[in-house]
Amino acid sequence: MLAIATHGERILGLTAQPVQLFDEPLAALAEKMLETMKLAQGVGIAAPQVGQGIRLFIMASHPNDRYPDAPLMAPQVVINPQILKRSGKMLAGEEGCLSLPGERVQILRHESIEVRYQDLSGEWQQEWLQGFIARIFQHEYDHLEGLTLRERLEIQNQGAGS
Ligand code: K3U
Ligand code: ZN
Repeated sequence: MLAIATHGERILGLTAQPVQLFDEPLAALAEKMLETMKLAQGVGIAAPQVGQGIRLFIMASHPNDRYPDAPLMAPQVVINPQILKRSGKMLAGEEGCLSLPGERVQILRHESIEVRYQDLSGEWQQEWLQGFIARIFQHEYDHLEGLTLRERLEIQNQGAGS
């Protein structure tokens, strides 16, 4: 299992850099991240959380106490992601973070998003995501931008005051 960075560690506040090489060490990192995510019982994990400042995350989905209607989705490795379109509709939902043990916060996320990303072979994928999967993608994407739930909550609260 890889060590998971906790809030306050510098790596979590940095913008992650694009992946350029789709090689064996990248696949090995993804494999270790997947193992770490499963052991920590998360539905996602981003490379900065394990000390790697690159634009890669893993997301998975399964029905759970907070999201009983969440679809079952096998873990997906997402590299160099882009969010192309965002629905106007936002939904509030509870989120946790492996880097903020024990914290749970209500976060507003776009209900659906159109995304583009590369898989481990370097092939580009493009799709619309919605609901819980769109939420995980937005959470993990934030990690690549150097934002944890704490910063996202601050941004959300600033917006509410304007
Ligand atoms: O909040 C958690 C959760 C786990 C299973 C089902 C539902 C929620 C655990 S924390 C988690 O999985 C984060 C993982 C992180 F922090 F490493 F990215 C991902 C996440 C949880 C909830 C909503 C969106 C993303
Ligand atoms: Zn997180």
